[in-house]
Amino acid sequence: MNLEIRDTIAAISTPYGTGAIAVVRMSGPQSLYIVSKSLAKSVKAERKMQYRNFFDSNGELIDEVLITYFKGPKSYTGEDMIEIYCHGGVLVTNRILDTLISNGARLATKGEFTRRAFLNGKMDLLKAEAILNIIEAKSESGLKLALENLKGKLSDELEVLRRMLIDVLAKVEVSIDYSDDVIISDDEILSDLKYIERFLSSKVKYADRGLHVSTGVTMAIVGKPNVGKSTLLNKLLVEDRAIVTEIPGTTRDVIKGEIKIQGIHFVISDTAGIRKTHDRIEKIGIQKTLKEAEKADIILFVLDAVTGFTKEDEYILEIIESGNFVPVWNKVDVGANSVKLGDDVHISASTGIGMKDLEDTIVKKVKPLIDDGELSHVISERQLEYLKRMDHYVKSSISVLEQGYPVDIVSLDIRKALGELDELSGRNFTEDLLDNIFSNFCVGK
Ligand SMILES: Nc1nc2c(ncn2[C@@H]2O[C@H](COP(=O)(O)OP(=O)(O)OP(=O)(O)O)[C@@H](O)[C@H]2O)c(=O)[nH]1
Ligand SMILES: [Mg+2]
Repeated sequence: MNLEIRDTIAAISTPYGTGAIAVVRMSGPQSLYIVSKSLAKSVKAERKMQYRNFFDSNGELIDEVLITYFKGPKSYTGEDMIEIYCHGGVLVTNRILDTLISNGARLATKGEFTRRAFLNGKMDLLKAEAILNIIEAKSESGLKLALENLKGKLSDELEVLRRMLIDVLAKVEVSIDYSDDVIISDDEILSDLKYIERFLSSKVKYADRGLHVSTGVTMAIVGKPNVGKSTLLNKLLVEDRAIVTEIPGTTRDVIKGEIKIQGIHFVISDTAGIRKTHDRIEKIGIQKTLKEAEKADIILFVLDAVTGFTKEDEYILEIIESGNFVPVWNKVDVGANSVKLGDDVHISASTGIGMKDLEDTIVKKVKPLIDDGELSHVISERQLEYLKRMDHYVKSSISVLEQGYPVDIVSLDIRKALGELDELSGRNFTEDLLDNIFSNFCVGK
């Protein structure tokens, strides 16, 4: 998307619906001029709330509003901005926005205010992402990490990394240019690179934790048909979300819900029962189940206490064995069995027997994912991907050097690592990258 930064954008910044007040925002060089068309008296004073009547293009009164003018660069976007606080009715708010647009503003795209803030140098990409994380935070600790990133925590850490990479690159270049004088030994370069690699590896290692805390722990409910997976989902959510019937193969699609168990945020998915089938739709559902199980941080492997461990269960166990799973024997209100597969839990999803025990076991299984050791400020998949690529290049530079290759090959890898870092922080960016990040924002942010 090629967005013209010279034009003036407008959007409703508060959620759609009825509220006491709503906020309409405008950013760009024409902001003051456009809003003035709707006012009997302009709003020249900066950063001061001013009471005004707001008129449409025909001079008809729309609402009594408060308006603040932020003159660029001292504004969120770095441009001239207007914020209008009106009565929070859907109609009123839309009429104000429509008037701004008919007077020359353009409707902002998702996240365009923050995108402009980034393009105008008000924040780097990591801080822009932190804003999204703050809006979407699901837990106290996720919110705390995001706020710290907004204050520059991750940006600062990556700046340290950038300095280290530039230093070692300088040493490499010197040793290429002055190889006869041997000012800097390969050993010194190697030791620097190893230090950087340890730094990066620990960031990558702890990143998963940051992601879990920020976006929630993923939990898949998996098992053969009719064991009570959907009943269990409904019980956990305390809501009739998924259809439950006595017909095997009821659930076809992945059904998601979110809950907190003992303060930990979970994203749960109920899935289609796994079995051999000729039904096309069910087959697709089972493919989705397998994907969901692969992605999940924890799997609830639901089994039927009445039928005991069957061949179908054995087949599923082989698929999930290497993952983090809890065997959950369901329907204990009508049956029992003595098979043990691990940390087994015995429940009745329909009556609620054993649910507390299940929750305790789940929490025990996921605790190590979220609160052992250091929390990383890497809180998006994007950030993690870049760190992994940098880690790869630094590792490669170390192995190149250790194998005795000339030092100029090392310089290539370090430059690549630096390139990744610059894209991560937004020092280098493409329109596609920005589209990708800001499409996750809401309009008006
Ligand atoms: N007695 C008893 N019946 C249960 C229990 N849990 C579920 N059921 C019954 O088992 C049947 C299947 O339940 P579902 O929750 O639809 O099972 P499912 O695993 O989601 O099945 P699919 O979606 O077909 O894979 C229904 O008739 C439920 O009422 C339980 O704890 N005790
Ligand atoms: Mg089901």
